[in-house]
Amino acid sequence: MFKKLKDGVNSLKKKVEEKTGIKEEEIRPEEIPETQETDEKPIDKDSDVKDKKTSFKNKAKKFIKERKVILSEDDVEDPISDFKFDLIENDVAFDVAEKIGEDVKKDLVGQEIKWREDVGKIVNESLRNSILNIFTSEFEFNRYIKETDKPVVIIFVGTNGVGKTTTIAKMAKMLRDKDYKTVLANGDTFRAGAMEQIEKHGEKLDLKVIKHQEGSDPAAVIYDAVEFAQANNYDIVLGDTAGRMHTDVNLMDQIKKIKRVVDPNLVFFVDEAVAGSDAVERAREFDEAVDIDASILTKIDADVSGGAAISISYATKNPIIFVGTGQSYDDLRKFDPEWFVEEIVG
Ligand SMILES: Nc1nc2c(ncn2[C@@H]2O[C@H](COP(=O)(O)OP(=O)(O)OP(=O)(O)O)[C@@H](O)[C@H]2O)c(=O)[nH]1
Ligand SMILES: [Mg+2]
Repeated sequence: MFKKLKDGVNSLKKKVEEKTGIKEEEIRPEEIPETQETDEKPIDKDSDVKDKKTSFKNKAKKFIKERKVILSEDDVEDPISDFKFDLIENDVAFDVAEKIGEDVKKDLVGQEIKWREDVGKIVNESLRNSILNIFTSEFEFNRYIKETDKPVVIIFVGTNGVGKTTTIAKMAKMLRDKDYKTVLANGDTFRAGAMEQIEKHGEKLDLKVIKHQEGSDPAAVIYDAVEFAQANNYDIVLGDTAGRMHTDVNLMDQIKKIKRVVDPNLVFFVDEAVAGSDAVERAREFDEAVDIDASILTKIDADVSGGAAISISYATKNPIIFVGTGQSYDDLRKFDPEWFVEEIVG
């Protein structure tokens, strides 16, 4: 998971270490001849190796004298500039990459690093704080479900094939396992096969599914499910919708209608982490159309970049509440920003 972003972080740490020269600590200060002057020029000017050695010794001598170094703008400027580029290459939206870069720079410049202190750790700490800052909004799903009047109605929206129906099945199982009576509503009356797909989940999980015939009004199906839940003391209604492109005005209007008619407690935007920056744009559009409450990122088991999670949170100012980590019912995990940052920063 997130391999590419992890590589970017490691490369940033290495570059800052190189700039400060602190990582070259394998050569112990006592090994440096006392007679060596800090401003000594190499005897053989053509020798690159000698040049480097001398410059390192100079730096090391500075350490022995001062036993600390203060990170300057010059030390971090280039490494951070490269890192911002890495972020953007890994699906972090441009403005988010800028923000993280600036935050980290502000935090690092002026920091005092003592002899033998781990520069990598200091960079990590800065990055951790900066990325955690992006995930500011929180949503306690379990508490919300527990404390809200029943039935709690949740609608899932997103583009085609991102994992909406699978996520609904996973969530239904999770809620069923907590003893909430859950009904599924097949609001995807559009795609041939959608009905069978959700019915199959219903059978496997032993859950009631409300459906109308193909081509019927999705708002009416979900509305029916809500009435069913009220009449039969169900706790939760999970309403599926057909996948749609955020650019399709008619289908986006249809989803606005669903929201208007059903008046759900929550609207969850589902997208696949592997969609990267496309997912960010879509999140913005769906948020604009139906005011989403939270996002769910699927397929993070196949995501090498990790950037979508950071960008979606920033773009919608809404939390990511769950992530899909595979194709089985139990592959739904509560999204924990601390876990995410730990995965990336290490
Ligand atoms: N690896 C992986 N695959 C997933 C995950 N979530 C869903 N999938 C797979 O993605 C494919 C599409 O899932 P669906 O749930 O049908 O997607 P959808 O958004 O309902 O699709 P439409 O209804 O056509 O818009 C299926 O093969 C799922 O098994 C996940 O977290 N990880
Ligand atoms: Mg579906």
